[in-house]
Amino acid sequence: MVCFGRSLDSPCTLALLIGFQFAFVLYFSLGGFRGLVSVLVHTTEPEFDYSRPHDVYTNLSHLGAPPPPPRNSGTGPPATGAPLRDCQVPSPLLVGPVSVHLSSSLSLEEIRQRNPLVLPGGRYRPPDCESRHHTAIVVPYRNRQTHLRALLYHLHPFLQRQQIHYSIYIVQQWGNGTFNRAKLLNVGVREALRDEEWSCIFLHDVDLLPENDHNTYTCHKQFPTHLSVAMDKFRYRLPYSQYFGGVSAVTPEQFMKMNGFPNQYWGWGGEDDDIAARVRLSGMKIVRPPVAIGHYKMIKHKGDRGNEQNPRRFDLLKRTRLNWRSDGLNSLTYELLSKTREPLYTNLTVNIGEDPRLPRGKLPFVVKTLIPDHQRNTSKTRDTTRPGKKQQEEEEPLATNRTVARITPTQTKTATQASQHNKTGVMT
Ligand code: UDH
Ligand code: MN
Repeated sequence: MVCFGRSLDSPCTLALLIGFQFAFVLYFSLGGFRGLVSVLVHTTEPEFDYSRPHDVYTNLSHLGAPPPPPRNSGTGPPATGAPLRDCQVPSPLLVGPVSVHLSSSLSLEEIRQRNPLVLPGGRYRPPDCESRHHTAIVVPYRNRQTHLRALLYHLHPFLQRQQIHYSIYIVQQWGNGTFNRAKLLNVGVREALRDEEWSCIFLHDVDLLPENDHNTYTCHKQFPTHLSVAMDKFRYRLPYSQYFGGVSAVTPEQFMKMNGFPNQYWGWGGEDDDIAARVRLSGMKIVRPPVAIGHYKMIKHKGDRGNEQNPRRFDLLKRTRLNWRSDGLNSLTYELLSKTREPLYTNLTVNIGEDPRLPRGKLPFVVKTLIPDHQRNTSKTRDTTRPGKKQQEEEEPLATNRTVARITPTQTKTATQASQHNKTGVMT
C-alpha cells in the first residue's frame, strides 16, 4: 500500500499509525528498550547476571598446594628462587557475581583451613605471580563477632581471586566508651603503614560483603575511591551523590593530602560525609566503579550500644571546612594496647579515649573483646565467635584487662611515640 497526503483521518494514515504502534509494542516487549537507552545515552555499564552467582571459593584450585617459598617481609621480590612473572591484569581467576552468606556456620579454624595460603595476620600473596597491588584492608570494629566471621569467610577467597597482595587489619576499640569509626580508621591506616609500604588502604565496614569480584580492591592513582556504590539496603543505588560510607579506598598519599579522617565524631553518623568533604577540600574528587559492579550486601543489624546517633554531627559537618587541616592525622592520639597476628587477621586493640563532651556516669555495658588465640584456654580450644555460644559469650567477663596485660612497656612506649609522631603529620 502506498500513501500520499497529510490528512490524519485518512484510512491510509490510520493504518500506518496502528502499524507503528504495533512495531513499538513489539520492540519494547522484546527488550529493545535497554538497547535503545544505551544507544541514546551511550552507557558503557557492564552487565552481570546476579541471579546466577558463583561460589565465593571458585577457581582457587591452588588451595592445598604446597606453601609458596619464603619471601622478604616487605613488598619486594621473593627471598629465594627465580623471580615470579607479574600477575595478569585483570586476574584470569575472576568470575563476576559471587554468592554471599550473611552468616558463616564455620568456625574461625574451619575458615582458616579453607584458606591454607593465608599467613598469620591475615596476610596473602599470590603464590605463582608477583602482584602489582599491595592492599591493606582496615576494619573499624567492636562487638561484631558473627559479622567478622562472615567477612573473613567471604573476603579471603574474594581477594585471592583478584591476585592481590593483601592483609586484613581489625582495629578494635577498647572499652565501652562511645564508638568512633573515623578515629579507628586513622589508627588502622597509621599502624598498617608501620608494617608495610601498602600502595592502597581499604576502609571497610565489617558488615559489608562484596558481590562481584570485578570490583577490585585496588586504588585509583589520583583520587580516593568509593566502592560500595550499590548496597542492597539502599536498593542497589547510591543514596546520595556525596555518599562515602561503607567501603572506600585511599592511597597513603591521598590520605596524607586530606589530613586523614576526623577524630571528633563520637557515635553514629556524619564522619563519612566529613571524609567526603575532606576529599573535595583537599583538591581531590571521589571516583567510583560502575553501579553494576559495586554491589554489596549488608548483614542486617540493629544499632549498637555505645554507637548511638551523634547529635553533634550536623554542627561538626558545618565546620569541616575550618577544621579539616587541624583535626585528623596530625592531631591523632591513641594508645595501642595490643597488636597480634591472628590466623586470619591482624588484631589491633586500641584505647582511643572518650568523647570529651560525654557526661560521666553513663551505665556501662559489656564489650566482647576479641581474644588473641594464644590467650585462649588452649586445653579446650574455644572459638568465641562461634554461633550457638551466645550464652557463653555473654557470661564471659570483660576481656579487656587480659588485653591490656599483654602490653609490654616497650610496646606502650612505641604506641605513645607513634601518636606523638603523628602530631607532626609525618608518616614513617
Ligand atoms: N562498628 C562496630 N561496632 C559497633 C559499631 C560499629 O564494629 O559497635 C563498625 C562496623 O565495622 C560497622 C561500622 O562500624 O560496620 C559502621 O557502623 P554501622 O554498621 O552501625 O553503620 P550503619 O550505617 O548503621 O550500617 C545503620 C544504622 C543501624 C541502625 C538500624 C536500625 N534500624
Ligand atoms: Mn552496618
